[in-house]
Amino acid sequence: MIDWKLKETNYDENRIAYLGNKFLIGNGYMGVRGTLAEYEKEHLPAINLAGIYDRVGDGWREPLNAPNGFFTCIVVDGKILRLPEIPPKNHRIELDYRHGIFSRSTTWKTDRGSITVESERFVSMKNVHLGVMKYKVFADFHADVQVVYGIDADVWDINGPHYDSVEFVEDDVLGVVATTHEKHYKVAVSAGDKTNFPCEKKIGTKDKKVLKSINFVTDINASYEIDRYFSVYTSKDCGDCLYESVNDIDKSLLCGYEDAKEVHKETWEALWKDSEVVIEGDDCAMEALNYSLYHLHSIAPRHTDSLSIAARGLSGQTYKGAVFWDTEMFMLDFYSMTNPAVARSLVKYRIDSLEGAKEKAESYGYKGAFYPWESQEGGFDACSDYNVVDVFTKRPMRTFFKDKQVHISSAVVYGIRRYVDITGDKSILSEGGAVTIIECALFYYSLLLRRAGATAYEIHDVIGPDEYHERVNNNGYTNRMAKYTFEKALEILKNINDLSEGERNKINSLYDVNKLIEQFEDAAGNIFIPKPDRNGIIPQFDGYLKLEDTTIDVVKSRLLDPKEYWGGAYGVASQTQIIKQADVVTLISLFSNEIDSEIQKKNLNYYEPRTEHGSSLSACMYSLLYCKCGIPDKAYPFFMKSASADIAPGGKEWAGLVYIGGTHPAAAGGAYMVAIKGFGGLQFNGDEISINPKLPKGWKKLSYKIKYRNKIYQIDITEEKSEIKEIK
Ligand code: IFM
Repeated sequence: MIDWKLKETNYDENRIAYLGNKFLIGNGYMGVRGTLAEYEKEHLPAINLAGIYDRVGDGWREPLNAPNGFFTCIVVDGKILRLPEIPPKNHRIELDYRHGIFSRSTTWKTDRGSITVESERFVSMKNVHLGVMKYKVFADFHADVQVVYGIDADVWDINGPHYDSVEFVEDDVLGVVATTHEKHYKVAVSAGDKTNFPCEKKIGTKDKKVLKSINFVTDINASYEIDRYFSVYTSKDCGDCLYESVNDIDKSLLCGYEDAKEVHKETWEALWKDSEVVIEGDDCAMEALNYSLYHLHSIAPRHTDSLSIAARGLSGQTYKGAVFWDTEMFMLDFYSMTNPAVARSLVKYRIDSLEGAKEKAESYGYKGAFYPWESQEGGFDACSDYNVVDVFTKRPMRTFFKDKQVHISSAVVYGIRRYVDITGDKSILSEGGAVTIIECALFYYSLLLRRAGATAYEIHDVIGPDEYHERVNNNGYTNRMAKYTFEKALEILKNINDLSEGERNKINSLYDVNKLIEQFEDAAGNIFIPKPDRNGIIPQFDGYLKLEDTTIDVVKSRLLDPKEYWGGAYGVASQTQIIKQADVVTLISLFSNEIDSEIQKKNLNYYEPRTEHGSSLSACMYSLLYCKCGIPDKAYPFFMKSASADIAPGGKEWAGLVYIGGTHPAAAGGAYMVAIKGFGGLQFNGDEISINPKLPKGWKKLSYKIKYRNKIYQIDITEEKSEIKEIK
């Protein structure tokens, strides 16, 4: 059995950034990095907000970090005791990932005795604007203590500072109202507190912090407690965000710490009731998987009906807080099967950003909807032309992710269809989903090329999931997903009567439906899909199999600098068959029913040694395909790699001086897919579900619930028997 707790003892300054991700708490509205309450910006604390961005000058546009309402530090006998400056006698941090509660206990030895700070904190799952912390101090001597706490508006930014002006409220409920540079958004944070002992509170503003300070002399081993609450609202949430945040604090002070914690825990329990995955016989796998699901719950936008999830969740500003194909292709299954309202919000975000995608297509001279590779508010593409800095010349290198990863629009279509198929909620199609699918098909239609005299359509000059090979022709994954998009658009157009009258009228007024049917049938029927060569290998793109066939080690040995970029024009992988992440394997994984099982195995065996797995998205696709091929024991290490992306060290943290670390929700979602669909063998067929399990060695039982088309099923799989029970 697992205890749902991660613990770290011993303090190591070099692990601050890593632990900030690993011990993250969040509620979909905000994510609070697992840093300590006394940390200031050089130690990367962040209260990262979902779906609100700012840009300063030529820097990358990135999500906002709110002023830190958890800031607290302690002064003992006139000396500030804080990490990392003052080494502790004992130190422990813990994450209860069943309930999203972070706690720490640190003891310092002073000349006069030992003093301990213990704190516990969470961001409420019930009221997503609210952060709550209990901060306790006790000593084995009569310590002269000052606790200083409040709101730190000197936030950590990668491409900031984002607040042009900051106003402070020096009142019993402290306040900060910060105004952003680009769009003049307001971010208001209020903070209130209650102590379990009488004390006088001094209030003041210093170093961009509005603070209270209290002084007391400790009785030996008596516990001095401060319950702290902060609330954050932005002008995207409401008209008067300061008023709303103060209101929250007033209510919280009345309700108290224990009640707030109880409600928060109950809300988490309700989430686990429908989503916990039990693996008997393998605690490591059960822990890694459920910890992954913890992250998916912590970043799920439950507070709105149209918002998606950034590639690094709510762990900070890396990857510009942007939404990639990660959401639809890797995370959406989890939400569709456990929390359909969240899945709907993810899908709705894409539908609501259709105009941005159409503008992007038009700017390149294409028709339809070309979705942003890195999507922010309103479908703004945050992907820059220069995403990598050349380590030798220090000059920005032109990359083509934004221009050429055209497979993103098919991911949007996949997301809409997958959501509808799993939840049975067709209403989304009449709320813009149908038009979105058609616009994506129009985009691919405008990309099609045909050589003189040929019948097949081709798509040239793209980047597939393997980002190392840029500007290739006929990437198999891209072409097959374009075909899929045509097929899904045809389903819409041929069943137009299934849509609401409003959506039907809209489609009839926007398009010549019969002409579109003819065009998309032609496109779907004639688009070139690469076939296996005589050895059974599907070429990733035109000419791929003629590239130098070498090994990852050889390619690595050619690096002149460990930070060199492997792809692009001069990358060490570009002229070789070494790829960054699953590409053909993703194609086969998605369309395995069209590909002979021997061919599937041959391609797995061929591509696996040639894949660097340089992206956390890669391992789960290999794992899924190994399961489909009936080789669960080969799937297992890839599953564990995916499930452990955030629990185990080893992910990339820095690129030169730029911090690129963060959590990996796509890997988390991928691990879920492997457990449920891969090892669990879950399949849908119309209204029916079935399972064809292939458990890895050591797994005695796999149990989980899923929601499918308004029903809830309990699935229990053991070596002896498998059972699907409808429970609602
Ligand atoms: O979407 C991925 C991409 O496939 C590989 N690089 C990182 C992106 C964000 O996770």
